Amino acid sequence: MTKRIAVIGAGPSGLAVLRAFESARKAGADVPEMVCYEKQSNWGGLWNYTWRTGLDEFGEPVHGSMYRYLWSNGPKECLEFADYSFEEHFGRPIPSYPPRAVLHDYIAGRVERSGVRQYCKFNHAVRDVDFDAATDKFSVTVTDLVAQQRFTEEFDYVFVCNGHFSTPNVPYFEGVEKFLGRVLHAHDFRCADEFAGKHVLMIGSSYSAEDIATQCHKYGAARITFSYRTKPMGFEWPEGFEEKPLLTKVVGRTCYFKDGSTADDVDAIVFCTGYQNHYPFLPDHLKLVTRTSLYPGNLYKGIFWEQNPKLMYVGAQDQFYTFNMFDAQAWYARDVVLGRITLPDYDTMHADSEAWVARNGQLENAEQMIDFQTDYVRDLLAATDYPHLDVDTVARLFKEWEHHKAEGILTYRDRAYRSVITGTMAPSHHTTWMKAMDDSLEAFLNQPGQQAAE
Ligand code: FAD
Ligand code: NA0
Repeated sequence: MTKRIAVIGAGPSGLAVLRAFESARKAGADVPEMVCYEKQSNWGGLWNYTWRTGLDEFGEPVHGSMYRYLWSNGPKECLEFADYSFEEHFGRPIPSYPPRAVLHDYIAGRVERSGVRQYCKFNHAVRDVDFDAATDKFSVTVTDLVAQQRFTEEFDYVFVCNGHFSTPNVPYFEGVEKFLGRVLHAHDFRCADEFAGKHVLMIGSSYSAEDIATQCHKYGAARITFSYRTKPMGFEWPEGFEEKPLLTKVVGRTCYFKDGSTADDVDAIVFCTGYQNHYPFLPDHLKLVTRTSLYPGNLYKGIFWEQNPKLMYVGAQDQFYTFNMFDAQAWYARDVVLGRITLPDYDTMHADSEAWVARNGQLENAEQMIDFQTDYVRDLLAATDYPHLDVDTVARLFKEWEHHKAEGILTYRDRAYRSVITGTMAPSHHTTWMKAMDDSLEAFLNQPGQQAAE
């Protein structure tokens, strides 16, 4: 009987899985039947922008954490698919830091062309997954959100691809419930314009804090105060920015910090305090429990649930690498399912993942983290027929990107990099990021007098 695969989520990770199997099928392999359940009405995951916050039209938690005016925070050359270049998709080279709509178009273009939409069931939310050792099968219970019907199907393999930057991590600070302004988590941030002329406090010192703050500045915020728990970001911030230690309490519109200082007349507090890996549809014996980590434990090769490797997680780790890492994982997992790679026994798998977990625990800075994830991706790529990806060059670009950010947090997106896949140098964008107020695909691609950067 034909084997069956369930893929939970049609974001970049789930789509990588569909693409991996489809490419094997097109090359003549006998691949299992695939069903991808996606709770949104289209694919693209976080890149599928929604204006909604809170609950969606079906009363489901809104998945989207992306906002209007979001531009890639890393060079596109670091995430480019090895089997589908930006140049192939757009028919010409494009600048290195595309806005969200352009990246969504690129992700969707690859899967649209490979014909995998037929495997996707949109507006279908997975509710429950369980495994029956007697039949060696998973039962997957799903709600068809449009028909409001719940049903259960059986599968031989399950891919968990539901993303982990959607369920907010929201700590409590004394007095916040009485704050006389707006309080939100980054997950619900949509449009910077609303903060024009305002004093905004960002709690956190990572990507969301840095980007939402610069975004608000770009669209006219009057003042930005950051509050860090561990250490300040230390960028050369524009006038009106200040980094302070952890918030201790809020009184009226005044925020107090650990060093005794205050920030007055705060209009809004944005919790940029990260996200939780959240798998509400999995029973405890199949559920990954981890904080955001470059190498969560109990996942062999960062993919296989060691207690039951027919359950696979794609994209469950913290990310420098994104789209091409999901591909590396999907190709590896596919080859295990197709019997091209044999998994070792539990003890060997666990010892292997523990060694990666231990190395992760020793990492001290961003460069070491980039090297770590590069080694991880390299290890996966070596085992499959995924087209060649020069990860050493990708790692070099990531490190250059880090330096460029340190040199100018408002100007790093004006840089251009050479494609690792095609060797083509990206052109400069027609407008510097700080002046590019229109983030539409049309505005971005309309490059009057486009010049190659080199
Ligand atoms: P997601 O994109 O989150 O997709 C998961 C999918 O699963 C969603 O479509 C969701 O609807 C679906 N799903 C969830 N639960 C269920 C369920 N129960 N049943 C059915 N379907 C379900 N990466 C970059 O490379 N560059 C960037 O510039 C960048 N910017 C980012 C900005 C923000 C604000 C955030 C939060 C992340 C950003 N990322 C960026 C990282 C991002 O995680 C990846 O680019 C990518 O979207 C991860 O893909 P994914 O498929 O693993 O998860
Ligand atoms: P993210 O920045 O949302 O990026 C997610 C931050 O929260 C850390 O600074 C952490 O501090 C802080 N924090 C956690 N708990 C806290 C507490 N109790 N009190 C105070 N501070 C607390 O999340 P994280 O996990 O990086 O940082 C959490 C993803 O979204 C990333 O992949 C990023 O690339 C992506 N993103 C991209 C963009 C763009 O592309 C924009 C935003 C986000 P500490 O002390 O642990 O350091 C434009």
